[in-house]
Amino acid sequence: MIDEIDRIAADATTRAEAAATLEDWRALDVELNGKKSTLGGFKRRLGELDPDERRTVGAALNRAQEQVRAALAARRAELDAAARHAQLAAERLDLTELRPPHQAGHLHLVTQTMERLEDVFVGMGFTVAEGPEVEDDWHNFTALNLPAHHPARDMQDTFFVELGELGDVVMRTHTSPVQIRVMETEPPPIYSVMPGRVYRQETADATHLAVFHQIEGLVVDRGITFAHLAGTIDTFTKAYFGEGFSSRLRPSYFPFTEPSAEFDIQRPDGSWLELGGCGMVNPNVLRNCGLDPEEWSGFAFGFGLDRLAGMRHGVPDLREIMSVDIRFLAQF
Ligand code: 2NM
Repeated sequence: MIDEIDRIAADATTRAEAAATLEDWRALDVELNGKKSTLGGFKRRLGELDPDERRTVGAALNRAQEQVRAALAARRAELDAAARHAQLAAERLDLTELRPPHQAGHLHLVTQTMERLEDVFVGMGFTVAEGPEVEDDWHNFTALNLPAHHPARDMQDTFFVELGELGDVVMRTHTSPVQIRVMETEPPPIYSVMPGRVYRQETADATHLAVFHQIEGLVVDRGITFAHLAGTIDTFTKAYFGEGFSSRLRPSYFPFTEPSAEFDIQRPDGSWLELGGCGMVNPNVLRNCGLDPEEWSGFAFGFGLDRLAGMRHGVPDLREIMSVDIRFLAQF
């Protein structure tokens, strides 16, 4: 009887090892482990044997069932692994696949412009600082000496975020709040530029976007004068546009700088282009950031990036710059 049990176990093991599919395996599992299995039948008839025989045959039966279960479990693991491999192979995506070189992707026109500007300023000794696009009233307005009812805070210009009291949280309308954050957290000397995306509640037209990009610069040190500002603007103009370009400053007004100026650049053909604004950091702004205006002085400047990118690449309508049409994007 024990020989027969061993033969049944060996046969079952061979069949388990040969199960070709999960369906075959399931059928075999029912046949070999289920209530109607041959070994199960032997087990039910153990009672007919005398006690000594029952013990040895019972032990042989348990060994046999253990051997069959182990063979089935091993085969199941192999079948599961094979199924997993098949699924992975079927779902495989080659993320390194390259399109033909002339169609390969590249950085967006605005990103290229931003990186070139950063390179020029880093070459002049500036660091690059970034900050959040969702800002609080303090960093976007109040600390910048923008009084409570200043028109720049108007509903017409600012996207408000529905958080806290109405007006507490805004989409930053300029990158200046990053300058506040730097002055609040880093002791001078500060020589940094802050590039980034900004938001204004405006209807887009050829020269305005509701979502656009700026780069601003901030210097705070001992003994900084308007001459340093003018020299920095002119050095930047020549480094970015070329030696044939020059710059000029015209009086202007910003709440966060005093005195303030607009700056223009002159092209080699003699024509002028208005680029951005600048000025000496208002003493109120320094105080708001915990800096003593008797010890520290500084200048700041800022300009829009999208128009610059458009000019460099002959895109007169700024709305086109934000196009997602691959035929537009692939040109740059
Ligand atoms: C501009 C023009 C003029 C400016 C000033 C400051 C700060 F924080 F230092 F007060 N941030 N940005 C500034 C000054 C920005 O952009 C057209």
